[in-house]
Amino acid sequence: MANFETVEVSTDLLILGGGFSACGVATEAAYWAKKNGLKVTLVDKAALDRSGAVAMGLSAINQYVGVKDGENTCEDYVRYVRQDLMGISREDLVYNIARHVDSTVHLFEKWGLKIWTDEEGKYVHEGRWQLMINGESYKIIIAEAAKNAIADAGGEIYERVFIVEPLLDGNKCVGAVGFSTREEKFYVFKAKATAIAAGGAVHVFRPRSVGEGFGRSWYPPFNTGSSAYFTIKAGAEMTCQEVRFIPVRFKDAYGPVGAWFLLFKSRAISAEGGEYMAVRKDELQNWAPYGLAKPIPANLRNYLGMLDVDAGLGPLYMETAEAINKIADAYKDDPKGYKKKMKELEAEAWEDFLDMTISQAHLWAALNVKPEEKHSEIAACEPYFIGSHSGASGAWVSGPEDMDTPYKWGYANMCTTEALFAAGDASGASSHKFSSGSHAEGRIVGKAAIKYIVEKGAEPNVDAAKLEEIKNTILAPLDRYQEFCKLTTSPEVNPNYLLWRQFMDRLQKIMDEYAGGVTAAFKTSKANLDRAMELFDFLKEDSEKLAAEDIYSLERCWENVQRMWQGEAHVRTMLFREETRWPGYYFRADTPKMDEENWHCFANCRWDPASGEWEMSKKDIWNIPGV
Ligand code: SFD
Ligand code: AMP
Repeated sequence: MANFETVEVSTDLLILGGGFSACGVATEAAYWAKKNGLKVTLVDKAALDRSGAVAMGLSAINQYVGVKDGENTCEDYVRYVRQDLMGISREDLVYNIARHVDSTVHLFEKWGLKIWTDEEGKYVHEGRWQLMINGESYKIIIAEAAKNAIADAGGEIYERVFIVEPLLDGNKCVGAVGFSTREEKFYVFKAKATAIAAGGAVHVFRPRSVGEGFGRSWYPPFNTGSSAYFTIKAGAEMTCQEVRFIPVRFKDAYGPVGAWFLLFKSRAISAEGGEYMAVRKDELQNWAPYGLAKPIPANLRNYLGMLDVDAGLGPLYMETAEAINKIADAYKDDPKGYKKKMKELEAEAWEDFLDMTISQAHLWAALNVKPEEKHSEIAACEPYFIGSHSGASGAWVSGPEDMDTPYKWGYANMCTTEALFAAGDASGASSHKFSSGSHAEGRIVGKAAIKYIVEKGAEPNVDAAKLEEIKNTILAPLDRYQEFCKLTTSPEVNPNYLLWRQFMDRLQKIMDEYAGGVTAAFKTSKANLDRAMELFDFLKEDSEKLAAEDIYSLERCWENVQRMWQGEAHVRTMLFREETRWPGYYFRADTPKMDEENWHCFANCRWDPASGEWEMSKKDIWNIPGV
């Protein structure tokens, strides 16, 4: 058997992940832990400075309510999210994040993040809720604060440790296990409370970028569904597993469009020149009331463009040249001022990419694109699971303690599994938290989890025999490879096992073709989803035949098993919701209309660790009174 040393770590609070929400958990929890003499331990599969979705940086903070400036209220934000998610959101969670997010942004600024300001010292807004930043080093700044807080409280950070499974004691989470991605070490973390904050998932669906472009995606390739897997395997109830996110982005390098639409007020057009948001406006009537209010939900904006592509009117283009020239035109009577403004706009356009999606700048350079001269192609990306952005998938968590919400069973953001808390992409139905809101939600979790430990924390009870069984299962792909790899001339072709890449390609093919990926033009149906479930049975069977030649491949094996579970939860929930509510994310061709009477509700699911069965349920929507 693979000879991995077992390293045991005992802690009070265990934080899984090192991204925006995990840094929020760490910063806040360390403060309260120090006061109470408790230990905080954070585990990231990568290095904190550059891990997660914000690894490359960002060009905007997408959630800032601006309460102190009297710009908006938290209620306004709740209405915005309700509208963008076609009525399906946990308003208690959204409100809770909204009321804490401004202070988080002010902390970011204090820690050294440059937020753009105008001549009067006011924040420069990209849109109503978005602030422009010099964000290339955004993640480093936020990670530094988390590291300092943990160090100050005497806690520990483990980098390059990939978390696989939860440790359970009945319906209680008592820690997690994983392995080093560099050394032959198997880690056992025992904890009184655990916060899962390991991001969302990409490459569950086949990406547009395959072959030489593989690895390029909008969402970071290193977030692989670990959060969803962890909470599902812990027996936690999950919500909105059908609500995937499809961003429209500059094609092939996935550059952001927010600055173009909101700051530069650019139009998007089809190859025929029609602006799909105007030409297809009538379609929005079919999705009332959400289609008729502003801002038009992201999925409907996508959908109108997709209708053009379906009609053969593609490619779609962002009218960059028109937008830049329109802004500069205000200076046309002053040649010097005009030249200066053009230079400024050009710099902003490139910086937008250089701050967060450098490869888009490379692609523009490679294709001789001058945004002030020529428009650029945009396209809908493959689907992702990112509950913190405009998707909503994640765990079903308890609401804030001081709010009269119907969704409450204890401590804020605790899952239905005791002692397990979720934040950021890991917690569901609270979309549009983005980087800042994820950090704010992390802070909420940090405080609540320490409160739980102080009031109810008990020594974790871990079954040693079960632990050994989990360790054997996790390391089994290494043994399988060693046992069989010499039986064929080429180790990639072997009747006794399959490699991670072969497994992933199969998963992506199922999701892409039957579950409404790019190839299927984002359409699916009961028949297609049933077929996906049939194929999943075989895939699941074969997941027990994965083989790994080294630690790197072992990590890839488990990443793809985690993706498979995320994919299955998604397929099951799309099957359960017999309507189309988010066209532009997915379209169920056999139930093509929105059904407010029967489906104005959350679609939840739970995998029972005892029986191995899935249960689906509907949960009522609660609107904050008067909002
Ligand atoms: O506009 C394990 N987001 C944007 N937010 C903004 O505020 N402004 C923007 O400009 C944004 N843009 C954007 C955004 C996201 C992406 C992918 C792109 C562009 C391309 C959204 C935010 O980035 C997002 O909301 C937050 O980052 C979410 O925070 P969190 O904590 O839920 O996820 P994370 O930051 O990705 O961190 C995940 C961490 O988990 C680790 N990890 N650790 C141990 N074991 C495992 N098995 C693990 N699996 C994962 C990761 O290493 C990481 O540390 S815009 O263009 O849309
Ligand atoms: P994006 O770059 O598409 O992620 O957008 C950044 C932010 O701007 C997110 O909060 C989006 O919801 C928002 N956004 C982008 N495009 C539009 C648009 N056309 N109308 C309204 N909001 C938008």
